[in-house]
Amino acid sequence: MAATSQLRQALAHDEFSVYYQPQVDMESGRIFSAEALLRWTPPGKAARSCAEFIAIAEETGIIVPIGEWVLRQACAQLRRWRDGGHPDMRIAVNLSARQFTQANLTEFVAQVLRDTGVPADALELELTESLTMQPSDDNLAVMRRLSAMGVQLSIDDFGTGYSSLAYLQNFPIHALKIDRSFVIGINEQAHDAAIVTAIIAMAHSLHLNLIAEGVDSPEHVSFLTAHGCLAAQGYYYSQAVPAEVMTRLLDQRN
Ligand code: G
Ligand code: G
Ligand code: MN
Ligand code: NA
Repeated sequence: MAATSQLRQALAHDEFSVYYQPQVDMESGRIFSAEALLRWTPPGKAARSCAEFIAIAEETGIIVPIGEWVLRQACAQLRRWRDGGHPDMRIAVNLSARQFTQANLTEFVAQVLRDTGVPADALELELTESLTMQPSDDNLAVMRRLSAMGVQLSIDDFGTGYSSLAYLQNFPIHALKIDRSFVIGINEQAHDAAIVTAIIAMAHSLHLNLIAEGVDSPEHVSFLTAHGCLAAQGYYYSQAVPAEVMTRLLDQRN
């Protein structure tokens, strides 16, 4: 378990890095975007997922400077990919609920886009379902401002938080990411298949983009494409990889 002081030090000492997991159009195999995922490499140790310390980072608020750093890194990297022969490439960055309470969030995002020369509509911010389910007026105002700038907003881990259709209709949300806990069982578990099919139908009727997470087998790909979900992220295509590996994937496959 990481303490806040360790995280603060890690940020100051450059021990964080951003890995990228491709998002793929399952029909063409083309990589159209990547999710930026934070990694921590303590001195002399292997890179660690942030799953184990993201909760404490949110509690203490240190997620704010860390999240700002991730956004800047990811947009700067996207600019390199777009300049390096992948002009349509996009990026998805996770935003914690805590970052939404920052008064200057929209200005900060706008500043990073200006500094890196990334167009707003090439950036997708992944919000938690709990944040988007019952947003305060303030949070909704932030979502509207980001959306008005052209930034795309998606709901991460969708399906775990019981979002209602009525809510979604009124929010400036552009995409749903189907939680991987449902995708895992779609070929064996009738209820998982039913939930995923329902989410796909809901997204289509609300004209929302859709991406399935945790796609790790050809059977997943067959089921999803047969049911009208064409975008995927998961180990079947690639785990999250360092930027230079992602660059190679883009150069080889796109
Ligand atoms: O790929 P990984 O095991 O690191 O993902 C673990 C969890 O951490 C995921 O739920 C993911 O959304 C979250 N996460 C990864 N990177 C970031 C980040 O930069 N900011 C926030 N808020 N969450 C992140
Ligand atoms: O919660 P979020 O979807 O933002 O975070 C992605 C998490 O899912 C990371 O921990 C990442 O390593 C993991 N992940 C990505 N693809 C797969 C997959 O195909 N299978 C499994 N089991 N985990 C995955
Ligand atoms: Mn995510
Ligand atoms: Na997530």
